[in-house]
Amino acid sequence: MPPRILALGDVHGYTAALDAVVAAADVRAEDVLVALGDFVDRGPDSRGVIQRMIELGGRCRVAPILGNHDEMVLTLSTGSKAIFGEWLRFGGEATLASYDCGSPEEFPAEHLDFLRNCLAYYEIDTHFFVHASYIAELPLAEQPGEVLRWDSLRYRLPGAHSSGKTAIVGHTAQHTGDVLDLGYLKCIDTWIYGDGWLTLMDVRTGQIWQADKQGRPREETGEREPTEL
Ligand SMILES: [Mn+2]
Repeated sequence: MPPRILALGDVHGYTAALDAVVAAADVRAEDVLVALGDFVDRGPDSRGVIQRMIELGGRCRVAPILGNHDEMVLTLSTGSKAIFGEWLRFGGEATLASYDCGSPEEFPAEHLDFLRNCLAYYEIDTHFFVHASYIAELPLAEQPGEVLRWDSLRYRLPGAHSSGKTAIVGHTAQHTGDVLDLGYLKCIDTWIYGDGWLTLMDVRTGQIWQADKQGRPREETGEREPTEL
């Protein structure tokens, strides 16, 4: 049996949801956990999420990808102030509160190292993984960081990638709470910071595990209240 490849959507500081999906999938040593990034901002416990991600590295193989929010934290950790106000408005205030300090410059070195070591993308024989989007005609190694981390599928929906591999992406929150499945592209950011879920997906079988902010599993079969866009 090849290892399971488990893709994790945008966590955004929701520790209970992260714990719940990792437990539900029974993550084990041979698994590869490809985390699509945006570990921080918006939710109440960015510090806890980064700590969990570091600890998960001791339990299975973790391939963390850098999200645009994680990138903002890294930029601010160097002392640059240009985007500070923007970051605070995009959820950085909650991140500062979780670290109980005034700037990412003061975050623990181990946590900043985790973010520094995040990947631009990850790929296996059949799939590739990016935080936000990609340019269909460009090899993965040549994709601009701005597209990989910032492009919204709502503004520009790429076609199938020229490699023929299936794209697994986060970033563009699916307000239905359901995975967006276009066949050649699947978006598993299912809006944990809003009214949705955190999603973990076994990319080979399509099995998914979802939990809400409190870590309650989504009923696999039950009806669900419709959500507004
Ligand atoms: Mn994002």
